[in-house]
Amino acid sequence: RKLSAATDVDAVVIGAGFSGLYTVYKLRELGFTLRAFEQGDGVGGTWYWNRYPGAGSDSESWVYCFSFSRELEQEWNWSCRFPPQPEILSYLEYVAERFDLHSAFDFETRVTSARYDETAGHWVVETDHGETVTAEFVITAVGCLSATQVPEIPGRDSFAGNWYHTGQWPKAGVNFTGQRVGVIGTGSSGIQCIPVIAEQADHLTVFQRTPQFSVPAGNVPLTDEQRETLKRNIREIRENCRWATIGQPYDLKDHGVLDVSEEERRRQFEADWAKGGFEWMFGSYNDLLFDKQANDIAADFVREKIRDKVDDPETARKLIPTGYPIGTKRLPLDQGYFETYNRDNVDLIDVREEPIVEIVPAGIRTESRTVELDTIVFATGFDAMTRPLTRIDFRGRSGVKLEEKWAHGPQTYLGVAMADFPNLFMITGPGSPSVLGNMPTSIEQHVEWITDCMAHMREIGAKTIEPTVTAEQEWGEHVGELADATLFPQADSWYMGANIPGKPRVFLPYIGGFGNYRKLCADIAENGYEGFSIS
Ligand code: NA7
Repeated sequence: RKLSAATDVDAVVIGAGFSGLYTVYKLRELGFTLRAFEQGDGVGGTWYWNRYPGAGSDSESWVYCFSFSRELEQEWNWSCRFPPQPEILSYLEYVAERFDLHSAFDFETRVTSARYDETAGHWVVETDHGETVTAEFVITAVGCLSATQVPEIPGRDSFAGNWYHTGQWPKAGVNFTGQRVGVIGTGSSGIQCIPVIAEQADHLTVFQRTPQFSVPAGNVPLTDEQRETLKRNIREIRENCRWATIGQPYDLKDHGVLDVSEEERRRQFEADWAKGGFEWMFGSYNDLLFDKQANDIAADFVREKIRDKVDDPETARKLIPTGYPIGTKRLPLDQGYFETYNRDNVDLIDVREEPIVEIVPAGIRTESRTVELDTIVFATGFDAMTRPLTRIDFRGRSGVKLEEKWAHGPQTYLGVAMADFPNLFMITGPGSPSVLGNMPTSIEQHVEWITDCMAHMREIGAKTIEPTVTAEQEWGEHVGELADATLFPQADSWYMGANIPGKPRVFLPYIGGFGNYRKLCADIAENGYEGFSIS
């Protein structure tokens, strides 16, 4: 059903998730010609690939969606507070259908390289189908958590059973009935899938490297009445999201936990805990992520909750996080995660105490035993934010290779553009706030800013735009300084690149808040694209 196979276009778009779909919509609205490519055989991005049992959004459904169309907002009905993956995927398929976006994409097509031709003044984009397309602009909508990481454990390929990564789950699903299953990893993906797999499998062994703090999601079905109220107020809710720190309809309080009495803080923590969701941490006291003493108070509250939920004290001990401040690794939301360890068919192995030695045909061998398994699930995460881009062979001016430019950490201006890579725009690139909050809020802002910029260039007859080296350097320093003022650098998180062996230890997103970032981007555009050179 693809409409155009033009080989010279205004823009190439890479990816068909939230970002790519909206980019295509906006570019068409503005009258730009385009080609769009997607690796999968359908739309959905994150929600196309992450089909593991229990997968779902940790942002509330009514804000984890597009806000660009009032009709769409009113038409779509979410079933519950935190929608499961199949429902989000259906939503994105519906959006693509409704706005005829499928027709823009070449599916099952990977962009392998993109080279800037300085003489011709355009990008030369190549796909794994051997096609070459030239374009004035390239827009990457490749996601932040899309390059999966399977650890190099010796003997992995000798395993006699099946293994899967949560982020590349088979479309046909996996039936765990009667199986002995091992899950490696207890980040958000592990915490979502472990309770569901435990119910299906004969036996589940969880291999945990770092215990996680987690807050109950408090997922509930939505009633018709709730949906109607939400729809009535949705404009205001979304506007609040745009200016709030993490793109959610709540924000940090104007005082710290250290400013209130012990009684008051307990009352507040309990009340927010009962609500469920991220509000517990990100709609809470404003010092939790800045002051270790304040953070310890919040961390101890959660440790106590974990101890209460887990029957066996030895298992509880292993599950209780220590050694890093709460919230500095992405805080998971859970639906009965800790309670799962009270089941007779679930075991927990702490691989820091009992390291994995190798994978053998029969299962996983640790320093003290062999755990026999039929299936291994790697919930081991992603090479976040940078790898989705560097795995495409981008070459800028003078053939400079993106992977080399970023060898010591990503360098971008606003997480949107890079010096020496003219007319290349990244949606939610490193140096943008994106992953620190509600993604669709961030994505819509980026897409609108980028497409406005393109329209502006067309209007003034400009050919190229790229950040100055100074603007890029200053942005990198600013992103680092903001992070250093928080407790985030104290954790070995994917935000820090610490989950990937050899990856530079650099805080990847901008932590100054969605609202501040939006204002900054708007001011930059208003001031004639300050920090960019336009020719
Ligand atoms: P995460 O959050 O990176 O979690 C990966 C988990 O896998 C985490 O518990 C890791 O332990 C563990 N891991 C990674 N490598 C290994 C090895 N080699 N051995 C043992 N355990 C390992 O990825 P998710 O997919 O859960 O979540 C990614 C994001 O998706 C999430 O933050 C949300 O934004 C949505 P570690 O903590 O590194 O010690």
